[in-house]
Parts: sequence; structure tokens; C-alpha cells
Amino acid sequence: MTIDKKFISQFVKVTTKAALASSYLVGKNDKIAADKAAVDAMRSELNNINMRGKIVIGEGELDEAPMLYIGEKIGTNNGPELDIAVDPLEGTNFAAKNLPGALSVIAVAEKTNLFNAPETYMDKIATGKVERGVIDLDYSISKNIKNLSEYKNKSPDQITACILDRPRHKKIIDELKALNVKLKLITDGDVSGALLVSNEEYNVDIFLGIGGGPEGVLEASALDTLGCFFQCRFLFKTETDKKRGYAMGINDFNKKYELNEIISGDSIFCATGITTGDLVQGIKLEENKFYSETLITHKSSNINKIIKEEQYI
Ligand code: VTB
Repeated sequence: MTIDKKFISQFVKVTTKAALASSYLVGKNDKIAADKAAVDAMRSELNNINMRGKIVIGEGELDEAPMLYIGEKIGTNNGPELDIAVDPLEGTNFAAKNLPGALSVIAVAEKTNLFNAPETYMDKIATGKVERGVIDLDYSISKNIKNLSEYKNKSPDQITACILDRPRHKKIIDELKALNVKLKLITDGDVSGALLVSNEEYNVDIFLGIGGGPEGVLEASALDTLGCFFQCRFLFKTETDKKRGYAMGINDFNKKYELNEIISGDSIFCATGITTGDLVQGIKLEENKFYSETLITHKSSNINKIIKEEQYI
């Protein structure tokens, strides 16, 4: 089974409409309003699609997020059964503060093929295509960097590592510095950060560190089509995290997941820029028109492209 190509343009419309709605709130210093606009627009577009969709990664649990909550049925209830992961506004701070990198993101897989991730942190590591055994979440930082340098025939000072700039990453950052690796420290937005390993032109060789679990599943779905390497481990620090894990059917809290355990089968991934970032341009508004850019991947047809659209509002 594959997901029909005809769905690509429909999901592009979903992230584009969400990005457009959110773009009116860029620079208003109001994360909640910018997020709500994206969520509402995304939900209403999703409900136009002929599918029996289910949100597996969304805005939270039913009791705390009435829109696009985990488990919500979406679509016209007529068509294929699809599992859907959404991040209507990835990088709420970026949108609120009018900084680069806010995206509207969706990943779609055939039913049961997308990991139902709990809302916990995730330790992740991603690179471009490497042979098995070159990179591993359980290797030391220095072993991963040494192996990657050898594999890419570069010296460590020609390697760039992207990581969220957080106090929790001090040890990793110090180790990378000691190894002479170039850092790309991002303040937010690890979906974009992880995808930078997919193409040499972004000049990022490895993405690592602890970020959102749901974001990890979204990035994994694009990395899968892009032929990249990805491994992760959910982090269950609090009792609430553990309860969420159990509720999702996770029994082994230390399990390391390979990419194909997070996403398998066919998938579609779309990320539309809200503010211009490393991957795509943001929404540009004119009086009666807007311009958008969307990164799209579709596994079965091996599509990996950025499309630019110009539409009347
Ligand atoms: C992470 C990251 C996201 O927010 O969830 C981060 O995956 C929040 O991390 O891409 P902290 O709790 O350390 O602030 C993003 O950067 C944006 O949603």
C-alpha cells in the first residue's frame, strides 16, 4: 500500500493555510495567538480531505487540547486510513518574536506506521546517509565524531554539529568544542535543525541532543524519505512522563529506537515556512496575494522538493 500522490497537494494546502493564518500574528509577541491561528486553520483544512485520518501526534491530550488532540479523528471519514502527526506552529517563539525559522509541519503515514510518541523529551541523533555502525546514540560524542569524520573524509574541524542551545547540553557542547567541531547552536526549532543534515548545502553534518519527542517523530518521517540516519530514545523523567509512556503502550523506558521503528511504509511530509529560515522562505504577504514555500517529501514516489506558490488571498 502507498499513499496516493494526489494527497500531496492537499497536505501542502494544510500547512500552507496554517502558515498563512499564523503569519498575520508574526511579531505580535503572542505565542498562544500565533499557535491558535495555525491550529484552527490546519484543523479546518484537514477536515476537507477525503480520508479517515487520526491525529497520533498533535496539540496534546484530549483534556488539555480540544483541537488536534491525540486520537482526534480528522477528515471526511471517506477514504484511506491515515495516521497524522502535526506541529501547526513549530517554533512558537520564532513567530511571536518575528525571528527566522517558524514552520507549519505535518507528517502522514499509513495507519499504524507512525510511532505514537508521548509528549516527553527525546534524545536524538541524525546525520546524512551513513553505513550501519558508523553513528550510534550510545557511542560517546568523540567516537561518533571520529567515525563521522573518517566516513566523510573530513577532519573534525570540518564537521558542523547542530544542537539546541540549552544548559542541559553543556557537557555535549563542551565535548564538541574540545574536539574542534564547529557548532550551530539553535535557540529553538529542532525539526528544522535535524533536517539540515539531509543536504550538504546546509553545511550541517550531525544533529544531536535532547528536544521534543513529538518533533522527533516529525523529523524522522522526512529523514526517512531523505535516506538519512536517525536514532532516538524517549526520556521519561517524571511520573507524568512515565504515565504517558505506559498509556502509549511503552514498557521499556530505555529503548533505543531505529528510524524504521518510528516510521515505516509510505509517508508524506510537508513543512511550510512562516518566517524565513534555513530550510524555506516564510510567508510573504501582499495586498491580495501571498507567497509561500513548502518542503515536501513523499516516500513511495521519492519526491523531495521545495515548492514555491503564489496565491490570491
Ligand atoms: C523542543 C524542540 C522544539 O521547542 O521541544 C523545544 O524540539 C523546547 O525545548 O523544536 P525546551 O523545553 O528546552 O525549551 C522547540 O525548539 C520549538 O517547539
